[in-house]
Amino acid sequence: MPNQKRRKGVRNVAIIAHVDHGKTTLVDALLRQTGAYEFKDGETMIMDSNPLEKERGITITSKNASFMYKDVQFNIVDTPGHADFGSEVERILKMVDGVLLLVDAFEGPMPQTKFVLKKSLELHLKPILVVNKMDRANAQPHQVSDLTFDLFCELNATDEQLDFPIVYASGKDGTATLDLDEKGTDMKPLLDTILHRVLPPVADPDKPFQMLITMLAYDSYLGCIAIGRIVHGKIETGDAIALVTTDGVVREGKIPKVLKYRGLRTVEVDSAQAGDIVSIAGIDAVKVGDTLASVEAPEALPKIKIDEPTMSMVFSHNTSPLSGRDGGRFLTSRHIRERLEHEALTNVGIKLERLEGTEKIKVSGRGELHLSILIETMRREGYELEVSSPQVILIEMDGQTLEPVEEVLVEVEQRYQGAVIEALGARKADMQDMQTTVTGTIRLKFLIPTRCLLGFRSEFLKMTRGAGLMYQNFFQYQKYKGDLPHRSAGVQISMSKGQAVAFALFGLQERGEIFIRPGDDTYEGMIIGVNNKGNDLVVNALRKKKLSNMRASGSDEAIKLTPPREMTLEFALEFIGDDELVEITPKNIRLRKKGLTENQRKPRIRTAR
Ligand SMILES: Nc1nc2c(ncn2[C@@H]2O[C@H](COP(=O)(O)OP(=O)(O)OP(=O)(O)O)[C@@H](O)[C@H]2O)c(=O)[nH]1
Ligand SMILES: [Mg+2]
Repeated sequence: MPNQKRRKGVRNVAIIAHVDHGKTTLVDALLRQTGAYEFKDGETMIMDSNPLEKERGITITSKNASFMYKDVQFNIVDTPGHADFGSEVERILKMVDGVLLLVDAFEGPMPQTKFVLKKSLELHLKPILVVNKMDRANAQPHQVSDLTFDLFCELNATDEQLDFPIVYASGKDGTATLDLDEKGTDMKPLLDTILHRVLPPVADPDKPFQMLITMLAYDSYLGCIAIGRIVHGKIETGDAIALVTTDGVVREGKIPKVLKYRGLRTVEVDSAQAGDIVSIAGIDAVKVGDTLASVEAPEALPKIKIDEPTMSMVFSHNTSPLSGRDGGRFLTSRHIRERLEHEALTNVGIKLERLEGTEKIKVSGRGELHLSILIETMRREGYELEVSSPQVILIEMDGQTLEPVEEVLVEVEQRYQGAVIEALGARKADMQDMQTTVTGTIRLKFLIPTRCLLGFRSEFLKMTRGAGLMYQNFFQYQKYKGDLPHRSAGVQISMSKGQAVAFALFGLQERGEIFIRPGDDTYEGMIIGVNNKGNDLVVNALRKKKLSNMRASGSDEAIKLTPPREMTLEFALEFIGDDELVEITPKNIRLRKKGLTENQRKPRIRTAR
């Protein structure tokens, strides 16, 4: 459209890729070289600011930053690459006019590359391909560019989109080049490509003001902060404003504070206009998807489509006899409900449903990681809770039950190929593709019901001695594939409350893997380990050695116990069956039966674990 007004001094760009292809590291290089942020020694992945992101080395939420290059303001958005956080990506893409599609120069396009590229193409964006990690020994830029071109074709890219520029870069080294024969020395070739290939934002400051709230943040000083791109018009601090909710309700108020990004921080400004990505602080009760508009023309912008959840867990307050004993500060169901409601405002992929007649809340999200990150965050904030085993969300359509199916990509050494195919086959997976990579590893692609994949990750890592790669990505809802054959492994259940005794655990470890250490608190109904023989077994973890003389009493310490498994949230959630719960406190993760006493438990057939 020729006569549209554009803001020549602004570029809005998102960085998208498969997990670990180097988005956040590349942002480091851009911030460093444009002087937007002064890095301290050894500081990396500066945008991964949340402690869980740092610990796990993954980006969980999208974040904005901004820098100046050749007198143009670049607003960039770093996005998460993990499929579970994919519901973020689409709404982020609505804020920008261009995307950098990063593809690892060795791995090539992977499942999430396809997912994020598809979303970009559908929104008519014209991606810039960045073949990244060029410093890797096995980099194969030609093949990777060709494979990415094929992916564009497969996704029905237009001729214009297919004419994408290619930049070869190493975010780690901070170099980029357009010509493979010339070694890059800095990021300028990439910055110039963005400058010339990403269109400045269409922006008419004379139209009535409109901004779609795309992200929300909270600040103890500023309160609720609504983040988004101004689509039309302009605003000044103190202007009257209308909030148009997704339900069409209009509320009027005033703009208390407008902030713009400078580097990683936001600074207060007097005004902002169409094309800017801004934060507006101090407007209460806003939700992602609401529109801020002028009071003269309070009209909502088109709604953002958010991917529906595929998995749910039931959250409730901790009812174990040890509740409150591990330093938890938020213990009641009201605490938990309020925290979850707060979460759902910003974490838009999450849905909440109160279970009728109870204080329990069904929390639905995009996958195990999505939900377990939420649990881990709450735990660190001082919440105690108990959660049920993850369940996939089934839907009924035209009289048929449908279930979520994932596309799974595994890469393993040749010698593990047979075992992996067999194990996934037993879980109703259909193999779609098999390829040998340049390094001789095998890449296999499967379609598998999400439900059948639960618990497979730990089995897979064990099977491949920790060296296998596995990525899963929601594919589509398909007809329910039938029940999985039940496997039998029972558990050992503590019969009473007290601290576990080494002598007792020594006897019990013959029956199967033990999850606790001597001295750990146990209670009636708590699961303390596996019973290799199929059934559940009530055991005494407190049994002491009979003292025949004084000397024997001290010999407990000499008992050789197999060190217990490190109880992680991921393992716990994968392990528990339908009649079991995970108890989560700031200090411990325990497994328990829903019914703590034998009377409360019905004899049952074990589900797979
Ligand atoms: N060799 C090499 N390694 C890199 C490069 N860029 C990033 N890495 C490494 O790749 C891993 C992932 O880097 P990140 O920057 O966190 O990747 P990401 O795409 O932001 O990951 P997610 O946000 O979790 O999807 C880290 O171990 C980095 O050190 C690069 O240019 N070369
Ligand atoms: Mg990242």
